[in-house]
Amino acid sequence: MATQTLTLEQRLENAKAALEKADQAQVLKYYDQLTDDQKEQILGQIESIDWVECTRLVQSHVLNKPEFKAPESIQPDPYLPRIPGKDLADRYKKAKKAGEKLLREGKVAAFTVAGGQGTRLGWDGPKGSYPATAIRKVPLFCCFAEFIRKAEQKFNTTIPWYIMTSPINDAATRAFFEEHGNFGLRPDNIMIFPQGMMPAFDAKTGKALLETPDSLAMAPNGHGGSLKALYTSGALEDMKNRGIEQLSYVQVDNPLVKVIDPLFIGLHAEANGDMSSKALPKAYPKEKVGVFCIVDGKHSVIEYSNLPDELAEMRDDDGELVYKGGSIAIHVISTDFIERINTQDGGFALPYNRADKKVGYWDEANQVTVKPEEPNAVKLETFVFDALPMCAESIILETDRIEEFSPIKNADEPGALDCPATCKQGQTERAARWLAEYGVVIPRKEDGSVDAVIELSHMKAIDPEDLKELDLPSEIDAGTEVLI
Ligand code: UD2
Repeated sequence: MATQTLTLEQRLENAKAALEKADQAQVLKYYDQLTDDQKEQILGQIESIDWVECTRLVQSHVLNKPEFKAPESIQPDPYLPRIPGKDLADRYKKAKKAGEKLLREGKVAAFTVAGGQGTRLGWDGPKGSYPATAIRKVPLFCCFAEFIRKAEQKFNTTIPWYIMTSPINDAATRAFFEEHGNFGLRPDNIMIFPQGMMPAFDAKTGKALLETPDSLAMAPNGHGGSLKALYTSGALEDMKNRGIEQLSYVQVDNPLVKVIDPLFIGLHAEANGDMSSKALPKAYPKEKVGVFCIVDGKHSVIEYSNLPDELAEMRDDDGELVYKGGSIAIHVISTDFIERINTQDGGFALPYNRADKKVGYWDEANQVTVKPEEPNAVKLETFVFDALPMCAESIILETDRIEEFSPIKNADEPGALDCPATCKQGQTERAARWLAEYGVVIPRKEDGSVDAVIELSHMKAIDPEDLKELDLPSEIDAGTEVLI
């Protein structure tokens, strides 16, 4: 029966029954002291949670650490090279054309997962609102919007943009888009929807934590939650109504990512791909990225922490790493695949992963929410790449760090990686590479890095070929800031 037709008392009885079965009755400890609105709030949270699943997960992932089962057979999943050799040149040409055709026909949408909490960056707000570009300091969301606008112009098309938030940053994300006039995109082509949440559990006791008397400590259920949220939010239906066939999936933290890549989309579509991926060759054996493998005959990504050292370090006769393809979370997913996994018998379930985190909890004695100094809780997340084993067909395309990967994950500090300072450098390096292709002289320091700051707006170029139409300087002066 729909919960809105039930009285608070009836809802309380149902909640009590579910919680008692799950050995989580403490969640209602303060219920009698709450106002009706507060009761609504906590009952709503309780009703949104699958407590039977939680009971199982508390045993397997909280009170015990899930053990990684070594696969029976494992081999690297080969990827297509970034630059095709003679044998692949025709296939790439045809694929790029096919991708462009899909774009022109309005069959491609962009998708950004932006439900994460961005705690490592320490930014107070949705990560997409972080001022990311090297000179203008436009926010991450604006980088993606400019990319989409330029691609729409180039291919004379409409590219709807789906953005997954979480209940924690959904309202702030919507407000940010409104405040910025949707970054020049039509609001009816943008759909923002929240992902699902999971309770955080006390790492020692396995009990769901209360953040305040009327609220559980809840966290987004991982980017894997996107595959369900696309379906339950109505986004998939909206895509189907618009005739969208392919969804270009990117993370909110990487301003260099090709939000739309005709070659990648085309290679995926021509191969009848369900979900395809981009791979970055690992810079060193134990780089902290998941690795593309074929596990027991299925496409998979194995997290670096689960890949045995001897495999991580294994080299072939040419001295190349055997398990080299790192996952940087760039995918194309066909809408048919999203529909199929959600509507098949019993739906689908991605495996949960355990993350030990600091989670605020209610301190009854002092009537405050305590922010712990050390990890005290377990959050449970699913990963989108764990859908790969469900794919019948999937391709992997190599990309290049300078071209496409400079995420903002951490705050700036000396020696930090994947932070605003390294991203500024990354943007400059890519712009310099593209400009040099067109004969622009680039000043370089002794260590080879660019001796300038360059920002190339996506409104001007999303691919080196777009520079053809621009009036470019013949050289960049050392030590200057140049916005193109
Ligand atoms: C992820 C990958 C890593 C590599 C790296 C590339 C995992 C476990 N690791 O690392 O292998 O590809 O990215 O940058 O995926 N998000 C949500 N909802 C959530 C959690 C995350 O939307 O519940 C979004 C988040 O907003 C961000 C993206 O997913 O856009 C990545 O999240 P992350 O920062 O947790 O991933 P990270 O850096 O640990």
